[in-house]
Amino acid sequence: MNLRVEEKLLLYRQCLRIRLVEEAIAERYVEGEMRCPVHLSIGQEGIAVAVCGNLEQSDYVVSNHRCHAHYLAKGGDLNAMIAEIHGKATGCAKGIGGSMHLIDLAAGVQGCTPIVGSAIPLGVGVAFGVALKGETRVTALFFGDAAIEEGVFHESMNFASLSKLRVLFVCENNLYSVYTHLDSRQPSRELTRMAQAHEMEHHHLDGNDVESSYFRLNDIVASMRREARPIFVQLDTYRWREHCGPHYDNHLGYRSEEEFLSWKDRDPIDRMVRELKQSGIPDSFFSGLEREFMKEIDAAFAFAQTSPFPHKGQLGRHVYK
Ligand SMILES: Cc1ncc(C[n+]2csc(CCOP(=O)(O)OP(=O)(O)O)c2C)c(N)n1
Ligand SMILES: [Mg+2]
Repeated sequence: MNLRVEEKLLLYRQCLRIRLVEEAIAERYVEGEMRCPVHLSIGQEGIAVAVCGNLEQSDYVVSNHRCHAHYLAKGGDLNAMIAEIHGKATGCAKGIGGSMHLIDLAAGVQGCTPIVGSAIPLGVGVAFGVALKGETRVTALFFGDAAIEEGVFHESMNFASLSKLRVLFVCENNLYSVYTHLDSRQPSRELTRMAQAHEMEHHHLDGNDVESSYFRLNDIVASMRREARPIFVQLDTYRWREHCGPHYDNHLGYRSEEEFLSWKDRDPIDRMVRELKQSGIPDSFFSGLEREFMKEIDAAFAFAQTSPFPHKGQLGRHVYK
C-alpha cells in the first residue's frame, strides 16, 4: 500500500473533523439545547472517511441512525447538521427530523433512517433509480451488524445482486446492537457469507485502519464503476460511547473494560497521527488543524443557536402517514 502523504493528510483531516464535531456535540449535549437522541460514531469514523474518500460528489450515500460521520464525510453541510440536531428551521431536515434524519441532496446524502434495516431497501431503490436512468453513480449504503438480522436485508441483497446495481453495501461491524453482542444474536460465521449466499463479491476489512481500508476500497469502487454490480464490504470497528447519547456506559457491564481499552488502543486517528509524525509532519500542524476545526465547529453551534425554531404550521408538512 502506497498512499501519498497528501492523501494520508486528507484522510486524517476528515477523521479529525468528524471526531471534533461529535466530541463537541457530546460536551454540549448536557446543556439541554439538543433534545433529539444522538448516536455518536466516535471510534468508528474511519469507515465513513475510507468509503466516502473514494466517492465522487455525484455518488450517493444512504445511512442509518448513526449517520453523522457518513453525512460529514460525504460533504454534508455542517451548519445544517448542527441546526438539525438543535431542531431549528435552518436544519438539513428543516428541524423536524433530528440527528437520525440527516439529508443533503447537493452533497449526495440521499437520506438516513433509524428503523434498523430500513435504509437498506431505500439505498437499493436509489441505486435502482440510477440504473433506470442509465447513470453510473455508485450508492454507498451504510448499516450496522444488527441490520443484517432484518429480513429486508436479504430481499434487498437478492434484488441488488439480480439487477446488478452499483450498491456498495457497507456493514459497520461494531460487535454490538445496543447492549447485545454479536455472539448472542447470530450464529458464529463470517458476516460476508451472507453476501456469498447472494452471489455477491465481498471483502472483509479493518475499519480502524483508515489508510488500508481507503486503499482497498479504491480498487473496489473503481471496479464497480467499470462493471455494474453490488459489492458487500464488512468493516470491523468499535463504538466508544453509549449506544445512544453522549456518555460512556461500560459500568453497565454488557462489555468489559478490557475489551473497550483494547479497541481504544486501535484508535483510527491515533494510528494516523503516529504515521504522519513518522513521515515528518510537525506537531504544530496537528494543533493548528484542531484550532481551525474548532473555529468552524463553534461557528456552526452559534449558527444553530441563533436560528429560529420551525413554525408550528410546519409540523404536518413533509410527513407521510
Ligand atoms: C426495527 C428496529 N428494532 C429496534 C430498534 C432499536 N434500535 C435502534 S439502533 C439499534 C441497534 C442497531 O445495531 P446496529 O445495526 O449494529 O448499529 P449500531 O447501533 O451498532 O451502529 C436498535 C436495536 C430500531 N430502531 N428498529
Ligand atoms: Mg452494531
